[in-house]
Amino acid sequence: MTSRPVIDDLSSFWMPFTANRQFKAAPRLIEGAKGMYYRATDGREILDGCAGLWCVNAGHCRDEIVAAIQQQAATLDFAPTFQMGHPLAFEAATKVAAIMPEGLDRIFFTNSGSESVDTALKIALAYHRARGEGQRTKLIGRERGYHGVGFGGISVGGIGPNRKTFSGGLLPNVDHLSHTHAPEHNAFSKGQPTWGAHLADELERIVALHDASTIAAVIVEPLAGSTGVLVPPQGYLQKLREICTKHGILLIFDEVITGFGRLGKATAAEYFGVTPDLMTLAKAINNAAIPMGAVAAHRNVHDTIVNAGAVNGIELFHGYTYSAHPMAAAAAIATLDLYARDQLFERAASKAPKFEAAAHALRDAPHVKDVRNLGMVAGIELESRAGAPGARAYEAFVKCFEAGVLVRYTSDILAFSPPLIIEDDQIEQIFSTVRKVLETVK
Ligand code: PXG
Ligand code: PLP
Repeated sequence: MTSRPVIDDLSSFWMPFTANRQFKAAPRLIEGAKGMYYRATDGREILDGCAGLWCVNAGHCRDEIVAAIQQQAATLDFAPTFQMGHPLAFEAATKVAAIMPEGLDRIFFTNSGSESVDTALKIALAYHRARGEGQRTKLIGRERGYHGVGFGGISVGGIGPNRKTFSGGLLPNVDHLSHTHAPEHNAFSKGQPTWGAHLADELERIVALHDASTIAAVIVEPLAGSTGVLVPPQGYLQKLREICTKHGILLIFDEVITGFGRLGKATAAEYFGVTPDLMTLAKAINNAAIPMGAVAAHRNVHDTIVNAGAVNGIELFHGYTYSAHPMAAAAAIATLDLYARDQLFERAASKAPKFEAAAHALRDAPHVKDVRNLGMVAGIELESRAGAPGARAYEAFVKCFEAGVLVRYTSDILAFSPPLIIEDDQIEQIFSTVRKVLETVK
């Protein structure tokens, strides 16, 4: 099945978030994909249990998206969007806006989740300045939050290793809420845990410390993915929203993972019934076929900034060469059409109970100390091996790959977020493979 010789020099590609020496000593290489499956360079089919990196929500190499990109590549390869435009940029924005929560219908395009986060933080500062409250510069994130790898994102983010090396360059004026992970109260919760809404009250404590007049925005993932699937306690997000509104603080939901159907609705905001002022998007916005991200801004935020200056003046000094790149935009339009035609968000909602049951069936598997889930996301936390945190999940990840199932892991947590086209027998295959693997893991 191998269509090309496997290259023998892996040294030039400095791999992201990878143990480069370990990987290059025993590489795992993918050369093709279709639907629910990857094809490895040794010809094996690998069932994709995590939609690539939480991003290929419609499944791989969908004909409609492929055709849209191919056609666009031959029609208009690139066009600037600074002081000019191309029709697909506007069409893609209109289509994204159409599935956002009420009011979040002004769309700023980026090329990744990291860029979306930095863009949203900058919009928050610009908004307060345009209102004459330029002293609102503080940004509040949360422990264990992942907001990408830009300096803004790691500053509001709360993942220690992502910050440590760069600690001298982090943004000033940042504070953090506590994370919401509380296994002593919430282990083996199905869906939203019942304990922990009061953790949102910490925002009042932070406001009391810094004064609301200095705080621009709060940013959280409504459901935290990268850190190992932390599902928000019931009522928690509603409380954050209330406190932000009371104090004139913008609420930013980082929906880079949760956007586009992961929880069975277009957005987590819609799922939870809590509307932020700004939302960051990326990944499944165009099925990850071409790099693209976006910020959905509430119309009031947009209008405040855009109407603040002279009509012939640039309102926001921000943008990327590739903002609304024609191929990314074409892929987004085709993807959003596909999500609607095949009702993939509804499909995710209808498969979620099956997915939940299959994940929780592993509660008695070896090493398992928690299972948690919501929508088409699940996390299985393993007991760490003494003196070697992360080693057990890494071993499970490698063995799952060898057994034909791709899962994600972070520290000792296995994460599952398959394409939304998944069938019942494939759900079974993922979790039965994980069970078998856990029985062999040290
Ligand atoms: N915000 C959130 C909530 C994310 O999950 C980003 C921002 C950054 O997006 P970019 O496109 O710059 O990577 C992310 C990205 C994993 C994993 O396995 C998760 C992400 C990226 C890579 C791996 O958990 N999330
Ligand atoms: N660095 C240099 C020297 C540039 O000229 C530019 C853009 O023109 C950038 C970085 C930013 O690149 P991008 O717009 O792709 O983010």
